[in-house]
Amino acid sequence: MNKNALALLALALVAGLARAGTVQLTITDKDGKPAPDVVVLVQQTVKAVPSPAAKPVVITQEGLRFIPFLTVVPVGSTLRFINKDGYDHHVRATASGPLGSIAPAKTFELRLDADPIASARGGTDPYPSGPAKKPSGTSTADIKMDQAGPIGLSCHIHGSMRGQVYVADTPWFGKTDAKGVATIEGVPDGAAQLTLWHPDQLQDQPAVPVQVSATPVSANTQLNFVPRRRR
Ligand SMILES: [Cu+2]
Repeated sequence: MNKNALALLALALVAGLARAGTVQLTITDKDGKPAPDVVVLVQQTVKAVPSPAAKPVVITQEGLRFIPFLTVVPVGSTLRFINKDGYDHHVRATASGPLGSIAPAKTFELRLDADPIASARGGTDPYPSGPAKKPSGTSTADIKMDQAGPIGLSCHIHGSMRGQVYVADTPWFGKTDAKGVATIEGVPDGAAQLTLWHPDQLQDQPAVPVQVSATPVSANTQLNFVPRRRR
């Protein structure tokens, strides 16, 4: 092999390593209905450490809900909690799973004051826990997610408020939308396992093997349970 051929081969190898594709997974529940809010993690034979999200990832408290219900971030990222209601909320890291059997990947607890603008508009707590206090303006808080795993979210003041965070230890992850579809781009070529996680699961879900290439790959799978419906 001459020098030029060697150089071409080296280029081809580098290009081959850098090649990536798109993975699309469609998930249904045990009844065959679309399963939203399922965490999908791409696990490859060679583990890759994710880079933290470039900017804080926002979770809003609005209308007595955590929005979005489920947030997936790479480990090392910062979550920004913002209260947009005209009344106070808590954010508390809680155990995950229907049996509360999975300790939160990070323990934290904070109180977010009413959003001053929403408060001035007359937003009042439908379930007040005490006399209204003057907003101090600290309706936002940042918390770094330095451990991988699930974290449940709740609010002391409003027992019905539930949210979920999943801190991913892989750079390639997604979550299913209302149609049960998760699309993950930029996955390096080669054999990979898609692992699933849902806050209501009682047992691990079977991993889905895929072969990633330049051509987008689609796969389907079914959960072995029916998630609770959310309000
Ligand atoms: Cu609340």
